Amino acid sequence: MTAPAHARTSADLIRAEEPVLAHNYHPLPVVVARAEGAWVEDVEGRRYLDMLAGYSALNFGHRHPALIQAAHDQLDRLTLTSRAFHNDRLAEFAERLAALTGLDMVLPMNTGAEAVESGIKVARKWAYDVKGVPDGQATIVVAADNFHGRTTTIVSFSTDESARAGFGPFTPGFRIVPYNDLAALEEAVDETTAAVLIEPIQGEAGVIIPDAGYLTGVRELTRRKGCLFIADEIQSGLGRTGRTLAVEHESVVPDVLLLGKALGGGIVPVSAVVARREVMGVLGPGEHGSTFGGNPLAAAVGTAVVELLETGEFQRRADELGLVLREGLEALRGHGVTGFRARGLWAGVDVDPALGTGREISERLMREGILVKDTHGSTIRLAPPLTVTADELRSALGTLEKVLGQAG
Ligand code: IF1
Repeated sequence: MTAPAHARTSADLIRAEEPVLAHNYHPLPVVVARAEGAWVEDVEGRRYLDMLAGYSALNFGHRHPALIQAAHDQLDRLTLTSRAFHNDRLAEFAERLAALTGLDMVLPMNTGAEAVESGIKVARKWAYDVKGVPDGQATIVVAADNFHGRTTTIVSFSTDESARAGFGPFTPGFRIVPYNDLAALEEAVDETTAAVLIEPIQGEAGVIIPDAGYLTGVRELTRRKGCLFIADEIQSGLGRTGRTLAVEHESVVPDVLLLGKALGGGIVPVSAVVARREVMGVLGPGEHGSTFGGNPLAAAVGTAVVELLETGEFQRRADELGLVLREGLEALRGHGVTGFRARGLWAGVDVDPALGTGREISERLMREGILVKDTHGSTIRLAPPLTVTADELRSALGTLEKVLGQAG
């Protein structure tokens, strides 16, 4: 007999999932029951500092008061109409998001993968209608070690076998070049190319930051060769790297911007394609859509998120606290940390494999009250909410030092 929900322990709940939940994840053995700011609490009341922040979907912390208020207010008015009708929240969301990003038009969707798929469709249609690529021959150039989501088309151009195996047949029309390699890009882009699609910083690959000038080079190359530059800022955007968008570190404006994760404030799925008018203008009525895309609840929360970013406060915090993060990691170099890449409040930390795998280090940190997620091998990703304090950050780095000192 299953214990009543309120009496179930973490162990009960982990056990209960096994026969009824798809095994597509291997979560850390922690069961979160409540959260606020940068802290989460498990079923037994143990507290953890959340250094993953929902893979950057919780940039504003758990249950940010302004975002929760916006959601509550909208829940009491209107939640969904479909886009068969207008709703009174969508215009303001699109206006303020376009202004925040410096582009013209918004296509509201729900998940990041939907934004990526929509960006691919818009780029292909632009190639046929505007660039004059023969129908069905458009190519899109992507980077090796990319992560853009989990749909069959998106994994068609993944170089991660574990994301592709068993899911074929795959979608054609993609070319893969090494990341951070302008010469390879020059060679791959030709008259059939609709777009170059890249992450300004590769997240899942381990927070891979390209050489200074790479994004500028991509922008110049795509403009010169007459194709679109699509920047996937679903993880790198919305304050994470110390700017509204990671491309701002090189003052680059893409033709198409993909946003998601934190755009929904950690409350509802909200994603968007934001693009120049000439590009988004290729879509006509009935040519693309989504049941929930642009719903009033998502638009209300999305507008509250944009309002937080309009102040610049979170971008400044990520920039300033990024210094604390980098200094702390620098001090650990040679003491269990073999290398790291960091920008703003986002770091990929390579741990000496002799001290354990990323998973083992993550489990040790969990037992010390810090939640992180390993990416590949012995690399762990640090991405706290941008509301984290300097003291909390220093404490987390101290715990990492302690765990690395004990390991091995
Ligand atoms: C999982 C990774 C991170 C993304 C970029 C699009 C998407 C993502 C740059 C798709 C999503 C998520 C997916 C989630 C874990 C997480 C992840 F480990 F999978 F790769 F963050 F690095 N572009 N990333 O990072 O957005 O459809 O998920 O809303 O699949 O386990 P989504």
